[in-house]
Amino acid sequence: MSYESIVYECADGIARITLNRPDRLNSFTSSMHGELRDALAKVAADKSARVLLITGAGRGFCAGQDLSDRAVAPGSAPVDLGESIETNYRPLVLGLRALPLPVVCAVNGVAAGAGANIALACDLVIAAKSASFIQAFCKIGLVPDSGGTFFLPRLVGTARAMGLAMLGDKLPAQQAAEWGLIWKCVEDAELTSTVDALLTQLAQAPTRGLAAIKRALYATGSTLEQALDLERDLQRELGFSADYREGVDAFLGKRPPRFTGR
Ligand code: T3D
Repeated sequence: MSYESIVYECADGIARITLNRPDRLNSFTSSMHGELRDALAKVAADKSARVLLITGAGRGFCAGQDLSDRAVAPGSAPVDLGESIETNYRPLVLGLRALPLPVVCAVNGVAAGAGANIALACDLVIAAKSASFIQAFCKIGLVPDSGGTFFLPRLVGTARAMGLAMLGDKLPAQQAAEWGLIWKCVEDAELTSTVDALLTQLAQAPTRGLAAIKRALYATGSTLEQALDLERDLQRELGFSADYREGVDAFLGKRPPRFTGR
């Protein structure tokens, strides 16, 4: 499949997806969703991929659903948004969460609507200082989707989640980092170098261990007993991995580890 709305590349263990409709602030269309599904399947099937980056081309990260991609003009038949969510946004969020490798989101500019929440579905979110997060849904009579109602209260608490969702104000990246919505905010000029260093680090990390961390930390509905059970099971599995053996051997040999992701 050739891509028109995204750019996909994978080299040196680093897969990169760039949302690429800069004149529309990289807003989602059905065809972009189709391309994203295809690219995520490629990442999942590519054994050499150890980390995935998602970012946007141009001045924005993603302005959510392309509102001109559907006919909602007076007189036209109503669009079934539930179907759009089921076909496009739900698989995207679940697909990102299910990937057995870290997913980094570099928020290079405004992230609005589903664009903001797709960023929050990623494992590590780094934003440029000029970027912002907007739960734009309330401005058009909708509810935060793409996991927004799940992620927001868990990340920033109900009071802030409610304010963001009901008012749709622009949350600057720095405040998003201070509130714990995202991992880090950096100066615009440092976004590329910071993200590249992080990707290089993650591409050389014990990938199976990171995938297990992702599984355990996202099992948010667990009781303590269930969490302890999962930790035991994951640790058992990882204890048989080549990377655990290499990590211990490197520690005892006082040398840097060379993890292979196996
Ligand atoms: O429908 C379903 O399937 C259900 C799922 C819904 C999920 C959702 O995401 S709903 C929320 C949809 N998104 C929005 O409501 C955000 C709309 N955009 C904005 O509010 C603003 O564009 C921003 C605050 C994001 C950025 O503002 P600004 O001033 O930096 O840029 P701009 O001038 O508004 O936008 C630049 C261009 O992109 C402009 O086009 P033009 O005038 O240069 O030809 C603008 O119309 C276009 N654009 C921005 N966002 C969208 C868009 N075009 C279509 N859809 C958009 N979402």
